[in-house]
Amino acid sequence: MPTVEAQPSAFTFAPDSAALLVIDMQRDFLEPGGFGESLGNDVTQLRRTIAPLAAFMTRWRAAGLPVIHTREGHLPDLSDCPPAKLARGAPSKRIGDPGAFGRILIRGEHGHDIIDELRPAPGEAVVDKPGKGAFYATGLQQLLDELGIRSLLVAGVTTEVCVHTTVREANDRGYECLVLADCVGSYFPEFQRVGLDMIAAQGGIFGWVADSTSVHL
Ligand code: TIU
Repeated sequence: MPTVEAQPSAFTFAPDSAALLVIDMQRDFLEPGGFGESLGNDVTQLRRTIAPLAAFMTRWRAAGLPVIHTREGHLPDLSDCPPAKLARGAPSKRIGDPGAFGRILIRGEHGHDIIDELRPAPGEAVVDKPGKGAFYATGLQQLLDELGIRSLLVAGVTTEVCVHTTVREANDRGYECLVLADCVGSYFPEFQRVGLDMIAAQGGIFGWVADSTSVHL
């Protein structure tokens, strides 16, 4: 069983019950002109995760291990988007409004899809989620049960929003989560640092943290 040198302690996982969970590596969050930028964010802060995550995904797939991708977004009629979420952000740059890559965060639009560099391989699961957490109003729990997954290696964006929400949800459901520090990104450097510290604090209150290069398969 691989053991990873991690914070706050070593993280051991059984490959036959582990999955790589890649959160929301979508054009709307990572490309200039998308939803993330419309919220006033600097998308360059997220792009440093692409190369390490692509390298880790290659190694993970080569070991025959499952990758699960998520995408945050909504139905074209916005019926699954709470009004309070819809009202957030600058007028004309809200969810469902026309953006540089189609309607912002709407399923089926170019901007909603995963960036080319991290395109899902054939057969890999893609979980569409209306919220920040990947368990809320999705089939993720059932999928993990079917695959017999107990350990999650977590990557994606953003560290303190969808990654954190998902790790907290997973932790409450009994999954052991290792957050890959070099493969998660925040628009805010201080949130990146504190977000990772919060995972591993108090003896690993939400999980473990390590760079992807510390995972030897
Ligand atoms: N705004 C922000 O930091 N994140 C999101 O809106 N969604 C995700 O984190 N995926």
